[in-house]
Amino acid sequence: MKIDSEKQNDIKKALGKRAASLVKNGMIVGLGTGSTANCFIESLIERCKEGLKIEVVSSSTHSLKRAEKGGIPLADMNFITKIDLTVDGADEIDPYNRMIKGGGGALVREKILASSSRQMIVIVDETKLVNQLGDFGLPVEIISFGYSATIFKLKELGYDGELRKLDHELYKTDNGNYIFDIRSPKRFLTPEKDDDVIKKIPGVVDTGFFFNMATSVLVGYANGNVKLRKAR
Ligand code: A5P
Repeated sequence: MKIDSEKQNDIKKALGKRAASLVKNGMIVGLGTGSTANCFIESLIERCKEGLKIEVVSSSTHSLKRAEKGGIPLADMNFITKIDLTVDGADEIDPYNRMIKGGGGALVREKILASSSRQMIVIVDETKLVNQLGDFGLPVEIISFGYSATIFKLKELGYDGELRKLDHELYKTDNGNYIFDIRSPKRFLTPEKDDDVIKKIPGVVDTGFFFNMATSVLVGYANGNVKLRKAR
């Protein structure tokens, strides 16, 4: 389904506000990446200005800079073993809360944060709800060394796609790696199997599949409602 961009922004703001209202004093909070996560960060900045005392770790330089500019105290992820709550968006989410992420190129750091979090709240507008993962494609982070050989292996196994570009240059993640966006197969019927196969290829750092990570999903609807969705 399509929602016009102005309405979609309002939905993202409502999602960000709702997620920020769930943050409590003393928490270490993980910041996701992307336009929906940005709305969460903006609402969190407001709450901090009103006296909320937290520290944040970030899944991207972009989100980190925004939080820093907004005056939220930063913690160093290299010295954190457990995050209380991470809030992040998703590119697709299925009825079992399996997700595809990485549209913003931050999938590896997002997964490190999500997997280290006691709670992960995913905030998505209803356009992100799918029955089967895959229409979005699957971002895969690969190291730059020998990338042609890595891509050759991916393609040999039937995972066609292309290297992500930005301004006609190869896109580099915050980790200095490339993103290969798998476009085929169009849908992933057995995403766990695909994940295993892809991650066994030397040079692959990680995929944009996120399984068993979301503890809650907040869905924003075009009619303005925000609802908590239970996993099947
Ligand atoms: C960032 O790498 C992604 O995983 C984002 O969470 C995802 O792309 C959602 O972004 P939007 O909120 O901008 O749709």
